Amino acid sequence: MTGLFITLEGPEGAGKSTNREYLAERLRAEGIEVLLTREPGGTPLAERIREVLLTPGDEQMNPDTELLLVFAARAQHLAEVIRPALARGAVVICDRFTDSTYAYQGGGRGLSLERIATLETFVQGDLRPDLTLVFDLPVEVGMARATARGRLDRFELETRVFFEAVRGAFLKRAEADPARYYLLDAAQPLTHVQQAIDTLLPKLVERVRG
Ligand code: T5A
Repeated sequence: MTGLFITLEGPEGAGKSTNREYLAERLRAEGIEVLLTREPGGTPLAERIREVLLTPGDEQMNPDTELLLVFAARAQHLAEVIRPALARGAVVICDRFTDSTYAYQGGGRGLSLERIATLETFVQGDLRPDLTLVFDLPVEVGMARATARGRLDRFELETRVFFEAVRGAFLKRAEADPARYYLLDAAQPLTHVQQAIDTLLPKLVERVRG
């Protein structure tokens, strides 16, 4: 058995949290060990950094501060949770990872992609996800879902222009590497999205069992 690193990406309200549970259940039903986690967060310390990142405040966060906090949380998460789970052969399903950094800090905030790539290699070495599911949907649909849930976090208070840039960045990354990315139409009813996920399962199970 070899570990497999799967990440779920996409804009706000795209259904990542809902479908990570679904994918985990399907893999567990095959007798596979699955570790479900999320970013920013995934360890007590990284969850504290998440609080800092998501809580709106009076002092505007500098984009470089935001970028470094995201990678600081990721370094902790990788060391404490992700790498050990992959080393023992588990499937790690992570709700957001470095594609979100390229999309939010790169696309949304306009930070240099080269700088993000440098930090990516510094923090992750050569570790990259084996598979990334990108849940794509129009910005207004995602925001309506997020708003219906209640209080908005610091990112969800951003402008439509910001979220269009985020969406565009995810799509660009998915298009550039179709072998790693699997694009899902997240505006479809949940049953359709889950049928699309089901089509991936036989290959995933085969990969895990080697
Ligand atoms: N961030 C993160 C960065 O800026 N840089 C980084 O490097 C990283 C890692 C994290 C924030 O941090 C930023 C990005 C984010 O803004 P988060 O809470 O983890 O925040 O992410 P969100 O996208 O805000 O989480 P959401 O819960 O809003 O979105 P999900 O998980 O995609 O959506 P989900 O599953 O909770 O669904 C939302 C609602 O829609 C319904 C669900 O039932 C739920 O009510 N739904 C559907 N309804 C109809 N049809 C479907 N197909 C549906 N799928 C789900």
